[in-house]
Amino acid sequence: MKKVITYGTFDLLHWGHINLLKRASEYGDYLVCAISTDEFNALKNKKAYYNYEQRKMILEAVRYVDEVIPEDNWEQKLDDVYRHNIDTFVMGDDWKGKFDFLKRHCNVVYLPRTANISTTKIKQELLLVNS
Ligand code: C2G
Repeated sequence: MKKVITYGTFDLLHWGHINLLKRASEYGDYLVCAISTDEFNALKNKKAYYNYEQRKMILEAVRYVDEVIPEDNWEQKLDDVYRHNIDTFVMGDDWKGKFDFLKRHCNVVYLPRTANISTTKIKQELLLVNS
């Protein structure tokens, strides 16, 4: 069984996230999605609208995702690759090159981000609409 892993906050889940998850899932038979805990988001200077449990529940409902695990820190990726027996690590290309250290341990794939959509854009446009 070919296993894939990807990481993110996945807040206010949108079609750009789904497009990433769909393409990531096509690199194998089983997709593990590591989502940032609220504490790790604080380290990323991100404040998610939905908390970890809510984001986990939403991602577990996505057909392309087979398992959701917590992302607690920047250092866990190498352990995750071995603990979960991962063949391919996938991220959007805004992260291009940042995780090349994993190339000795698994395939590393950076996929083009989906244009014109982001959680930040959604929040900003909602602010405008309601201002
Ligand atoms: N993404 C995308 N297109 C968008 C928005 C996001 O392809 N329009 C991708 C990102 O490149 C990332 C994933 O969707 O691979 C999740 O995006 P975020 O939730 O913004 O995750 P991020 O804050 O980049 O956290 O350790 C890695 C970090 O946890 C990644």
